[in-house]
Amino acid sequence: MDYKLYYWDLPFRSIFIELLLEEVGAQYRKCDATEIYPERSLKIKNPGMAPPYLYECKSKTYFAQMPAILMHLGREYDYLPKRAETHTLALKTILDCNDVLMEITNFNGMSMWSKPDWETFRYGRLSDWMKIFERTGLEHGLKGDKGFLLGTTLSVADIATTALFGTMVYSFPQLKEDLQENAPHIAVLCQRVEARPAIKKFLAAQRERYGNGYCGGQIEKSLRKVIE
Ligand SMILES: N[C@@H](CCC(=O)N[C@@H](CS)C(=O)NCC(=O)O)C(=O)O
Repeated sequence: MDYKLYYWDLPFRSIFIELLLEEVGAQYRKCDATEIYPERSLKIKNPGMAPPYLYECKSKTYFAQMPAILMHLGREYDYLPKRAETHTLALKTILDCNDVLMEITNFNGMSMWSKPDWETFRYGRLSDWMKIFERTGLEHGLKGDKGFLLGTTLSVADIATTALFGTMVYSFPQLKEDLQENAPHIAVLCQRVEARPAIKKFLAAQRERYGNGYCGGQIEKSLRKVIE
């Protein structure tokens, strides 16, 4: 086994890491977050505040922070763009994804969604985020149903973009039209990445298991209430 991935029983942030591990064919086991969090969060090598945690068996090392874990695996399996600009944009894209996760959950459920606030976010910031990904792709590699977000080869940026928007529209099909309208090339990119053999097999099993579960908790209930 190459890795252990510690997270909750939901796709939300771990799917970013799982899609890459599946894509590269790594051997890994998903473990319950409570095996580390919160008792051992500060005691493990390379302490981290919150899950997801990745344990790398060969180096007996832990990593927290989803973006850092994706960059580490991207370097390990050569899924990082080579040019300085697109290498930086790969990290920027993953950090953008994390910002969208924070914003769509109203900062990890700090407050629940009201219908007017949600509508303002949905047709304001969320559609702007979708346009940012779309424009980035059109500037660097996406053409019709060819190319990738940051060039001619698949990178961590495509995995992260698909983990974000592919999961979002699967969990909330009502948002499919938003993605189609604001980011049609990103919508196609997500379908292409989700159709890759290893990822397709993984998603079929995960969606069988979690249904359209997303981030869980009160905030998911609140999201469903304002979206449905
Ligand atoms: N920025 C961190 C966020 C980690 C995070 O918020 N994890 C959530 C689950 S998605 C959690 O369990 N938080 C518990 C806590 O913050 O104490 C990352 O990208 O990994």
